[in-house]
Amino acid sequence: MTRIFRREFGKVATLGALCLFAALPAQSDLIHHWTFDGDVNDSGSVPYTGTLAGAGGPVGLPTVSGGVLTLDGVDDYVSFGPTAFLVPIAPEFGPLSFTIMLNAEFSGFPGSDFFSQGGGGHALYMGPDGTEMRVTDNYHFWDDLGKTPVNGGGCGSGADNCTGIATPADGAWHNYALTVDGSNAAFYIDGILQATRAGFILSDGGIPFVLGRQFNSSEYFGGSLSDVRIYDTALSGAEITDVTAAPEPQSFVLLLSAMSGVILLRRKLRA
Ligand SMILES: [Ca+2]
Repeated sequence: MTRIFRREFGKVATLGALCLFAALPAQSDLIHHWTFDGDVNDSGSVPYTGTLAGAGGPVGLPTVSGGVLTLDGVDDYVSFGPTAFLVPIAPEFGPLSFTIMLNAEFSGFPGSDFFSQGGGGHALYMGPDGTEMRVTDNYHFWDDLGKTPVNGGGCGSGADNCTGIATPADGAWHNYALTVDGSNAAFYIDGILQATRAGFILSDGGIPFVLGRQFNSSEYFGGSLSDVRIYDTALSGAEITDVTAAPEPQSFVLLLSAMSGVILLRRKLRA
């Protein structure tokens, strides 16, 4: 009985690891990936290292440590230079396909942005704005899934803070992901589809990508970001779920170590 258990456990562990790899999107599609392991280096397939900015405010520059970028909400952001159009939006108002996803932690309901690219009416950005999440200026996600805008005070149809997507208010880490496939967009929190939108178009407006604020040097994000990813393809809902569920690298090393131990044990017992 014990031998059968050992054999079957080994099979399940191996199968689990294979499934983990099979379900994740292709690594080559991950064009930018900031893991914040003590720096703002980019481990994606098209690396683009950032520069910390915002020496003022209560705590000086942003801090980067242990996989977390922490921003003061006053003047902190990460610059990638004047020509860094890192989300593949091209040509202007043309077709596009990408995914941008990240983990964020913040308190309260700040009007702020995790990142932005572009300016004016067709800019791309994402962040909390009061009790509702925003994604871009002009494309209002609540339409397509029957969301009802809940922000009060002049929040009419078409206002950009009227998405009907509730801002997580528990101060905990959550994953936020936007996928755009042609002109169809979908927005997820923690791998759960929040809303979709057809006829989604963007323009970079000549204003580059930044982390931690909006395009017009306002709406600075106060909180923490981790595991920021940009894919040059629209991930499926299942892929979003798998990426958010995948273990962190450290955990994965532990899993592999444990599996190696199981395999060695099996060999030893067979010997
Ligand atoms: Ca600062």
